[in-house]
Order: sequence, then C-alpha cells, then structure tokens
Amino acid sequence: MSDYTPKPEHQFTFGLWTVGNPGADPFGSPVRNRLSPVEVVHLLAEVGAYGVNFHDNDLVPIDATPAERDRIVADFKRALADTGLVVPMATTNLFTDPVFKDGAFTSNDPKVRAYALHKTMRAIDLGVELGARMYVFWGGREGVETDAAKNPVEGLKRMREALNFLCEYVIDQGYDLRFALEAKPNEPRGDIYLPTTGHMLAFIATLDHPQMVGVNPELAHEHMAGLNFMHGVAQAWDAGKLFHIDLNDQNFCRYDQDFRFGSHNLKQAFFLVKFLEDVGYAGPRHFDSHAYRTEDIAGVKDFARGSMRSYLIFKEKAARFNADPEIQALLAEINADDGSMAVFQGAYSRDKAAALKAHPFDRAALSARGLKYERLDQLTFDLLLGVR
Ligand code: GCO
Ligand code: MN
Ligand code: MN
Repeated sequence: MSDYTPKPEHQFTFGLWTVGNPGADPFGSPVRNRLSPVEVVHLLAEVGAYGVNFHDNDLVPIDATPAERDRIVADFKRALADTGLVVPMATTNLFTDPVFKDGAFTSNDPKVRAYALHKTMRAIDLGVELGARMYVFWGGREGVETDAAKNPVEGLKRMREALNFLCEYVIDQGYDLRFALEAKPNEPRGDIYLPTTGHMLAFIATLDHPQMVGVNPELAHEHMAGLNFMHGVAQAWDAGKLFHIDLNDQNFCRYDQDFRFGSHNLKQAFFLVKFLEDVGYAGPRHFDSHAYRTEDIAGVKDFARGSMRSYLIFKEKAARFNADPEIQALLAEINADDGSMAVFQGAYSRDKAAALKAHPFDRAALSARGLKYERLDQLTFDLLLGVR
C-alpha cells in the first residue's frame, strides 16, 4: 500500500481564507464558526500541511490599530514557530471593502487607485515580515459590469502603472519577493480584465520588470472559462513564468465552485499533476478551495486531508503511467521517427526550403495510419480507476 502522507517536500499550502471559510454564499449565511488565524495554523499542522498563505485582512482586520496589529502578528508568529508551518505566499485583499466596488488599481477614482497602492505596500511589508517570497495579485474587482464605464485599454494602463510602481517598491526595499498574477474571467465582477493565464502572460511582457513577475494559474478559473487548465499551465511553464499554482476543482462554465482538488474532473487533475511532476515544478502546491457548505470542522479537515491525498495519488498514478510498459510502447510507436525528415528539420536555410518544396508527399499513406489514441486513453482510464 502506498504512503500518501503529506511531507514538507510536497509544499502543500492552504490560505487562511480556505480552511477558515465559514461557508457563507450569496444565498446563505455562514454555517461554521470563523476560525482565528492561530486556530487555522494549528488545524493545518494537524492535517500535515507545509505552509499557510494569507491576505493582509485575513490576518489583520482592515481597521485594526497599530497595537492590535502587533499583537495579532506576534500571536501568529508564535503559532508558526510552535507548529513549524511557513508562509510561502501573501496577497492583498483588494475586493471586500466597499471602497473597492469599482476595482482597486483600475478604479475610475484616482483616490481609490492611490489607496490600493498604499494598502498593497503595507500588505507586502506584512507578508515579507512573515517570510513570504511570493506575492500574488488577483484582480478580484478589476473589471466592469458595463463597458460604458471604462475603456479596457485604460484599465490595462492603470494595471501596468500599479505593477511597475510596486516592482520598484520591492526593489527599493531590497525585498526578496516575486509577483504572481492570477487570472479569473468573472466573479465577483461581470467581466474581469486579463481573464485567463494566457492574457496575463502577454501582459507581463509589457511591464518594466518582467523578470520579477510570473503567473499563479488557478484550475477553477480556467475551467470557468471552459479552457484546458493544463495547457495554460504548460504555456506558463514554457515561458518560465509558473511561479505559483492554485489547485482546486470546478465544473466547466459554472459559478465559482472552489471544490476540493481532484473532486470533480479526474482526468484533468491527473494530467495536471503528471505535467507538474514530469517537468519538476518546484514551487508550492496551494489549495485555493474550501469545504462543502454541508461540513462542520471535522469535514473541513476531511477536505484539507483529501486535497493533499488526492494530489499524492495522482502523483503515484503519473509515475505508474511513465513506467507502464504497454503505455510506453504505444507512445514510442505513436512517436516513431524513421529519420527521413531530418534533412528538413531544424533551422531555416534556402536550400532546405527549396528541397522541402520539391519533396513529394504521399498524403493517402500518411493519413491511413491509425494513431491508437483510443487504446492509449482507455489504458489511462483503466490505470486511473485502479483496474490496471
Ligand atoms: C478567488 C481567488 C482568490 C485568490 C486570492 C489570492 O476566486 O476568490 O481564487 O482566492 O486566489 O485572493 O490572491
Ligand atoms: Mn478562485
Ligand atoms: Mn485563487
């Protein structure tokens, strides 16, 4: 029997807002008591997590006095020291307070935009004080309900100015901190700017310090947009921009469900884990999700344990896929190369182009070959469901 015990090297992390989620939704009140940050740290230690992430106001209420802030931070640091949990990532809440009803960095009100920078710099200080090396930006309300309100190019310009300013702030402070931008297509705004990981990657290239900035793709967000999450993650990886990842689950094109990782789309989750493990992604595996609203605190622990267990089961299945002789033989056959095209491959040359243009191709023979993907997919299915 395999060991699915979470270990520090797996870097499994949860947000204060995830296991601490009291289960309110737009139609119903909370169903669980709100846990204090110290209680969340102890719960996470009990279930075997490695780290805890937070928004500034998950830890320090927005109107706390400086003395209250210092006491809360001291209590939190003690809980971290007592449990050995670390804080790999921090972020800013730029969406709950009514001041952000029209966004933060992209608000039409210059005072709100300035306040968002003020709040984020203080939140960065807090995150760095607690050890964070990664800072996530999720533009929760950076968008619109009506395009009459804002020009999206203006929105992008404001977003760029804010991120350039904050990169300079980090450099000026001498902080060892990188930024990870998290895309989401909608919720809570009708439309959120930079709606997918692909949009974010293109935007990063327009910043003053692109090397400091990567992405934090979230499975649920790409599924809300009907996309293949693993493909977006792969593109981020290829660009050297996979700085962080938010794992959860979500039915396609539904409301923001935030289900437990692996709970809904087994094959998508499997191919994602296989990708991360095959390429050697070395960052945190952050579960940005929460327990069903039906659960009490014991169910919250089931949710947290289940998230990590499922990841490790998929990881084991990925290793089996890579070691399975029949699957690997099929893949070798599918990818067979007799070397006859080598003369046309690689860098362009005028002679190569001329030879390729003159080369005859037997289209009928090329298209006659069956690719055996049906068999390959069934073997994958059998492996996943434990009958192989
Ligand atoms: C959401 C987002 C958030 C962010 C968080 C960290 O759908 O609400 O996923 O949970 O990840 O704000 O930036
Ligand atoms: Mn989300
Ligand atoms: Mn997220």
